[in-house]
Formats: sequence, structure tokens, C-alpha cells
Amino acid sequence: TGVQTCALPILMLRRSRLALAAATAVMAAGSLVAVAGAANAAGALKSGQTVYFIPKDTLNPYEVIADAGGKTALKAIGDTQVVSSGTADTAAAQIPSIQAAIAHKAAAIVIAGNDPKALCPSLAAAQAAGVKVVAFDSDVTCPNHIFINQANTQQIGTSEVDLLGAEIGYSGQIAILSAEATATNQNAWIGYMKQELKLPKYSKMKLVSIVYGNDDPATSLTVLQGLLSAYPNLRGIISPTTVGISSAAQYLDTHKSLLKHLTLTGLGLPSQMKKYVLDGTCKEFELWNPNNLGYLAGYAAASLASGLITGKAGQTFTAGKLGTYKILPAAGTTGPSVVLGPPTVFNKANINLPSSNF
Ligand code: RAM
Repeated sequence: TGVQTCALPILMLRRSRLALAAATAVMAAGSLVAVAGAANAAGALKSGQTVYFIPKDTLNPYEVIADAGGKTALKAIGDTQVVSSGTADTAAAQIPSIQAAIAHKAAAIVIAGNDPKALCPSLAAAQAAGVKVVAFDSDVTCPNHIFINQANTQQIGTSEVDLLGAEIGYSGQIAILSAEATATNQNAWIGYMKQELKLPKYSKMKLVSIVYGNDDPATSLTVLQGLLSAYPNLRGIISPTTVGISSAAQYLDTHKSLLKHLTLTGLGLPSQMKKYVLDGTCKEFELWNPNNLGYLAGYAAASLASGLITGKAGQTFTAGKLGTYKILPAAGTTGPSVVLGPPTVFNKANINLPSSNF
């Protein structure tokens, strides 16, 4: 891209000059990136393209908000969004939507993977037909895509354990109420939770069970009840899914005696959790802005589909009101990725703020 071919000579210039000249070169590098970014925003994005957003499912309010952010971005560019997925969080339910994107000659697909690998053959078929692939929310391990990550994966995992630990005095049995067992995002966060729990600070906190509510409120409630009867001394639950935490909060709200020994935290939508924070059922939880996540993914997809980026680490693109983002190198099985930003902890102090209104 323009950004890359510009950046290289400036780097060489900076290396070849003495300290005095280096300051000027740094300024030049900064402004050149800024100019390239502005050019992206100004008009090089192609309008009239169709982008398929394929969320984990079409019913989850979190996914609906993320898709709406994507629509705002694509509308501003002059592109069209189609939202298509199943109602259950399985890869099988997403495959017809990938096929529809191919049939309708979509320029790009933005997908939240219900499974890291099972979607790869269908996504490869899409790529063979010229469709660019972006994952958001939950990554896929297929080649040639970028992942729009909501926040640093390790930070999400470790901070969840930190929040719960501080609330329960770093002691007692804890459990995780997750989404579907194949979800790349929850599994990655849980991996870091387990790693964090190995630190000496958490030696008295014991992870006794992980249950899967499949991001379905009824299933989440059933597995929660099973968990509570199997572990009557449970001190804490981390639910790293907005569906799981809101289902659990709803149950605990009507079974308040459990709150004498049980603490709930995780990743929740402020709009769903506000009631439970204000009445003390859940003291604090975390999230990022899912609308911005979809918006960023929309710009990433349009930038790929317009040929402004190819998805290589180090490339930058402009995401409208959010500014310029850089593609980070692949790490392990993730990415290459773009990170939206750090999560926010929500509690009584900020749950009523207009900025928490999502
Ligand atoms: C649920 C979904 C989604 C996740 C959020 C935190 O809505 O599982 O993938 O990112 O929770």
C-alpha cells in the first residue's frame, strides 16, 4: 500500500542520518502516515460494494449491536451491509450464509467464528471467488484473513480473574459459565484465566468447573442451575459472555440468598446489566463498545475490498470516527489482528453514564 512504500524509505533515512536530522525525519514519518490515512478516509474506499456480516447468531443482543456498528460504517462509505447467520451458535449454521455471500458476489465477509477451524473450507471457497475475509469478535484459524479483536486477549482473561479475586478475597471454589464450547474468543480468554490462576496470589482459588450455555439464555440457565447444585460452596462465577452473565444475574436476582456466598462477574452489556449492578446482584463486570467493534470491522472489510490494504501486519487503515489502526502480526493462532482498545470495568460509578449506554 501507499503507507508501506512510503514508510520504508523514511525508516532508512532515519537510520542513515545523525541525531539532529533524525528528529525532522521522525516528524516526516508521522505526517506521511497521517496523509496516507487521510487519503484512505477521503475517497479511496470503494462505494457500492456489499459486505456480509455473519455474527455468531442473529438473536444475541451483543451481536446485533456489533452488526449495527458495521452498518453505520458501511453506510458512511456508500456500501451495503447484509446480516446473515443462524439462530444457534454452530459453524454449520453459518455455512449457508458464507455460501449466500459468494452467490451474491459480496466484496467481503465479516464473521464471528463459532468454531476456529470448521468454517475454513467455506471461507476458502469465498476467497477463491474473490471475497475478502475479516473475522471479528471470535477468530477463525483460516489463512489470509484479519481478526478485529475487541481488546487484548490476555488482558481480558487475566482481568476477569483479577476482578473476581479481589471480590472474594482470593479464596474459594470458582467456576466459568461460558458460551459454546467451540467459541474461539471464550476459549482464548479461558486459557489466559487458567494461566493467571496459576500465580501464587490465586493459590486458594480453585477452578472447579467450566459449563457451556451456548450463548442461549435457556441453556445458560440450565447449566447454571446444574453448577449451583453440584457445587453448593461455590464462591464465584466468571461468565465471559453477555448472554451467560445476564442469564446468571437474572437468576441470582430472584435467588438473593445465594449472594451471601456467591459473586458474579464477567463480560456483560451495560444495558442488560444495569439493573443488576444498581440492585447489588453484580458488583462489576467488563466490556468494550460492541458498536465500535462492528464499525471498525466494517472499515477493515471495506479497506480490504477496496485494495487499500492486503491484511499484512504493519499496514494501517482509517476507520472513520475511530481514527487510524495498524494491523498487528499474527500471535499464535490469532490474527493478524487489529485491537479495538482496552475493556472498561462497569460498576455503580459509571453504569448510568451516557457513555455506558450500549
Ligand atoms: C457474547 C458472545 C460474544 C462475546 C460477548 C462478550 O455476546 O459470546 O462473542 O464477545 O459475549
